Amino acid sequence: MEIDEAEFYNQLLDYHNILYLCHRNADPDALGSAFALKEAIGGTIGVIDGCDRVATVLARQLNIEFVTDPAPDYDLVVVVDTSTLAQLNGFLLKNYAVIDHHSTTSLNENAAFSLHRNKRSTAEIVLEVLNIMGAPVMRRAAFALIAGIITDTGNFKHATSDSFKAVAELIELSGIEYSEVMDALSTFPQDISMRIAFLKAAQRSVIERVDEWVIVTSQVSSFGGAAASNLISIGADVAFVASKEGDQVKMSARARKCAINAGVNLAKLMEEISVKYNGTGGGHEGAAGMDVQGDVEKMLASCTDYVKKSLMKPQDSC
Ligand SMILES: [Mn+2]
Repeated sequence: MEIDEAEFYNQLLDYHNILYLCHRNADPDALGSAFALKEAIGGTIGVIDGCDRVATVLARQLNIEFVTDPAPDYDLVVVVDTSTLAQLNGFLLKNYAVIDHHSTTSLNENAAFSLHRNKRSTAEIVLEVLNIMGAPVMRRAAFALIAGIITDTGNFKHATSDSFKAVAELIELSGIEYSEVMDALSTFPQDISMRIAFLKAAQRSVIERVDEWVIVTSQVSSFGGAAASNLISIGADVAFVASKEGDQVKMSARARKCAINAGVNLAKLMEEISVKYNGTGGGHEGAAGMDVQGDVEKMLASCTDYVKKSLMKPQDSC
């Protein structure tokens, strides 16, 4: 049954023991929306599998408590920001409601009631619900909702006027500085050893230019995957970072979308090269890894050579 914001709130009032359930790898929109509803109405936040990187930072900063992979023994489960059952990893839904903004929501069919709006984030819908309830929007809830809107709109790249209005309203209601939320969402690593790993990866980087392509290799003792991503964010098209532990080498690779479009497939590369170095490897086209044995320098050179051979199209094709 499709209902509106006022009815959604009224229905929730009938339950004492509500679980606000976020999809797996919950993002700030899911977690922030669940948190704002929980703060206004009461209940428990559940996430499937855990939160993504940004939502983890948000939860830590705002002290948001949640249960990972909760048991299904609640009066009502409110599925938040989730469009398919697959995103709930087989969670047993009995009496449930849905609040969501995705254009296709197959979960609505069997829901006791659902609130669906064509907005760019669930957070914007939640704000409407809170407004209709006349619930005060507290600082932490406002913070979480703003974070949800920023991330779901891709830093406002896909925002509508409603998204901007919602953020303006949340800032007015809560007195939050926009920059505080931006700082929390920044990709700046929180962990000092991670920051040092990034800096060392940059310091030790070997840069190879092939036409307009930049291939970078480096070595760090830990955080290799994150360090490889960071090398991409500072200018590499393809990055390989090796971490040596005894005679074992863990290699992480990352590639920009346009390098993938030009023919780079890191999953295949890792799979093939790992065989030569007594190990296993694989992953995705743009992010892959391998655990191998052998000479690190030679390995990095093999990876670079492989990429050079894969790059079939010029840089301007992306
Ligand atoms: Mn969303």
